[in-house]
Amino acid sequence: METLEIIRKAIIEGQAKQVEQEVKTALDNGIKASQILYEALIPAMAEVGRLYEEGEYFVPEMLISARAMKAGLGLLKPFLIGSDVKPVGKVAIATVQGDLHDIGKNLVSLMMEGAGFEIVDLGVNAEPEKFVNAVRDQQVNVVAMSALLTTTMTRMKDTIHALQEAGLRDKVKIIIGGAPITQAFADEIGADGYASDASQAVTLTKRLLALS
Ligand code: B1M
Repeated sequence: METLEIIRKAIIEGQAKQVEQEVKTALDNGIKASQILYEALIPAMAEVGRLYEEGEYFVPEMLISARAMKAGLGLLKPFLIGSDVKPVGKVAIATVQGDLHDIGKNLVSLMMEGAGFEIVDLGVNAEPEKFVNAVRDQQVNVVAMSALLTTTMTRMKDTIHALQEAGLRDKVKIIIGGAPITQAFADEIGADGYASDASQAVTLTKRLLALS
């Protein structure tokens, strides 16, 4: 079995140690970090989602696979982030209130960091006030919100409303993303943009800040 397939399988089976070993082997063999990410780690999590939907996996299995994915992502991080990039903007990022999914959010952070943005990571389950405080106290240029649940995506609208109420809406660009999010939803709630994946999030942010 080729290395990428072994990594995919190990994530699906939640074998964090094996994922670490195989990711190291893949890197040693000259496979690019981005290829490992897009051809093994991300498809593996999509498969885990499918297995959950079909009732083969339950929450504990999802959690164990997520840990295995994170183990691999940790090893890829230094290769995905350039070392000589100067900050080009400051981004406050979080998964919105009620939502604990952080892999996509972390991936967006990582890609943003790699493109030269300074990241203020507000974590998961971030209530609107947390974003408001970051914009007020930390001079961020961009608010980036992630949501993976249809039940939590509405918190994005609440956050935008809270920024409006605090008189801070015009000070930042707001981008949103996550599996249930669409451009139509972004338009509906008054976000400045929607990105379907981490690299699109970087492209969008650069465009909104007129950096590209
Ligand atoms: Co959850 N979960 N989960 N889960 N989970 C989903 C999201 C689900 C689709 C599974 C399914 O049914 N197929 C489903 C949501 C259904 C829905 O709302 N429509 C679901 C559910 C139901 C739940 C619970 C409610 C289950 C329960 O308890 N009964 C529960 C909710 C907990 C909570 O948050 N309050 C729950 C819990 C969990 C775990 C904790 C076990 C675990 C998360 C662990 C963690 O993150 N630390 C988990 C996992 C792992 C998943 C799946 C399997 C994988 C998510 C993932 O990490 N994907 C997921 C199924 C799936 O997505 N197919 C599922 C990999 C990651 C790289 O992709 O996060 O989509 P993603 O990020 C992408 C893009 O979306 C985008 O870029 C990334 C790629 O480059 N993106 C952005 C994300 N944020 C962005 C922000 C941007 C731009 C782009 O700009 C700011």
